[in-house]
Amino acid sequence: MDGSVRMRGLGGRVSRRSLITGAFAALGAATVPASAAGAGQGILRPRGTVLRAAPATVSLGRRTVRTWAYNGLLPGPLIEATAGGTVRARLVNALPAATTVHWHGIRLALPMDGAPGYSQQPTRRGEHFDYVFTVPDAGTYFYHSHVGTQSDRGLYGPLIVHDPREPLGYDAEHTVVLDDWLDGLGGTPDDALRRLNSSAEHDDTLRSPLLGGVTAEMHHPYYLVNGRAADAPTTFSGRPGQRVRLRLINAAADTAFRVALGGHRLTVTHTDGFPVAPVTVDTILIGMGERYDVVVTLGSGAFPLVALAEGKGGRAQAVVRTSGAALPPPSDAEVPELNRRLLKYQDLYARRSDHLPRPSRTVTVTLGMSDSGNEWTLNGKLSSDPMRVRVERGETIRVIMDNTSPMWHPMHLHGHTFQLRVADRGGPRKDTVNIKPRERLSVDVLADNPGEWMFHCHNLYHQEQGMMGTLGYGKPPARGAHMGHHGHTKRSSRR
Ligand SMILES: [Cu+2]
Repeated sequence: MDGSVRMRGLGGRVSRRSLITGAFAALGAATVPASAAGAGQGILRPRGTVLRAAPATVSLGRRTVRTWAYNGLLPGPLIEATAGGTVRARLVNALPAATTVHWHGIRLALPMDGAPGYSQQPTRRGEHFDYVFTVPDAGTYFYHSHVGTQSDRGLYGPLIVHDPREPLGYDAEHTVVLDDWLDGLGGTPDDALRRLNSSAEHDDTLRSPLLGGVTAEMHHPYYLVNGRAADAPTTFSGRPGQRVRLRLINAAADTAFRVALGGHRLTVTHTDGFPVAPVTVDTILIGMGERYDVVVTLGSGAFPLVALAEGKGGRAQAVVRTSGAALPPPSDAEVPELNRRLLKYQDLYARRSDHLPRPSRTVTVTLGMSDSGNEWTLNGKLSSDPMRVRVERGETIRVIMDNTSPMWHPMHLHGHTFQLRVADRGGPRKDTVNIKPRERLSVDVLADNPGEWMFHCHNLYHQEQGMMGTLGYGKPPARGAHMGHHGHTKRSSRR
C-alpha cells in the first residue's frame, strides 16, 4: 500500500521545512494528515520522502556546527515503511559535491543501492535522484551517503521497516542512532582523511580487550545519541513497567560502542533487522553499520543510556526517564552494567525459517594492512583494483573472513544478508559483522540478488583507504559496464 511510508524527525520535533519537503511535493503526490497515533508528533503519511542534502548548521546540544545534512536535521528524518511495501525517496542534491543515498541492510534491486560507480553515477549538485524500492524484510535499518567521507558529516538517518504482523509484544519504541562527530570542529572528514593518509601512525594507547589491537585512528571529539552529546542529552520518556523496544543503530565512521542502560538488563530480539532467539544480557558491543533491537522493562526514575566509545574513553549518553521527580544522571554516570554480561555473537540464533541452505563451496577473504600502514586490503587488493568474490545465481557460498591486520573491521555486504556461522544451531542473519585482529569468521551467502555489490569495511576511513571489494555474479563485467542505468537522475546541460 502506497501510504506505508511515514517520515518524522527523531524526538518528536520536526522542523517546518522538513514537513514541507517531506511531502514529496515535487512529484505532486498527495499527502495525508497525521494519524491519530502520531498526533502531536507531526507524522505525515506522504507517498514519499524528500531528502534534501545541503549544508546546514546543526546543534549537538551545547555546541553548534556547520555540516552537511538531510533536511537540516541530525540525524536525517526517520523513514518508516511496512515490510513488503515500497519506499519512495527523492534525493535532492544541494551540496557542493556529488552524492548518493545507500539503504544500508536492505535487500533491494541494485540500481537503487546508492553505490557510486557500482549501481549509479553519483547525483551531481543541483540534480535529483528518485529512489523507489521494495523493502522485503521488517527491521531496523539506516540510510547514509556512500560517497567519500560524506557519511562522517550529518548525511545519515534511520529507516524502520515495520512488520504488519509484529510478533514481539511491547508498549513503545525508540530509535537510538549513535554517531562519532568531528565535522566542523577544526576541519572536515576530508581534512581528517588527508591527515590520516599522510601518517601511518596509529595511536597505540587506544586499545580494547573486547576488540583487540588498536581500536581507532581518528579523533572524534563528540559522541552522539540522536545528534546530541552527553552534556545535553536526548531524553526518552516512558512509564514504569512499560516494555520498550530500543532500536540501536551505529552510524559512526570509526567507533564501536558498548551500550548499556543503567539499572536495566537488555533482552536482545533482533540484529541487523532480523529476529533472534531472545537473549538477556547487560551490555552490547555494536560496530559501525550494525543494529540491535532490545526490549527493556522500565524501572522508575531517570536512567543513563550509555554508549561507551569502545577503546577510546569517550561516551555518548541519553536519558531514559519514567519519573519527573528523579534527578538526571550525570554525563559521566557510573553504569556497572557496562562490565557485566556482554552479548557475544555465539549467543545469537536465527529463526529456523531464516536459515540459509548449506554452502556448496568456500571462499577466503583475507583482511590485511599494507606495509605503509595506511592502506587496508581485501585479499591483498585495494579498491582501485578491487577484490571480487564471484558467485553464480542460486548457489550458497561460505565466506571465511580472515583478519591478519592489527585492527578490527566491521565488514558489510550490500544487497544480501548472510548467516553468521558461529554455532551449529545456526547463527544470526546479519549484513555487518565485526572481525577482530587474528580472528576468522565464517558467513554463508545465498546468491539470490544478481549484480555487482559492494563488500567492504564499514570503518569509513578504512573504506577510503582501500578496503572495498565486490561480490559479483558470473563473469566479471567490463570495467564501468556493470554500472546500472542512471535511474531518474536529471542531467544538467553541462554534461
Ligand atoms: Cu576496517
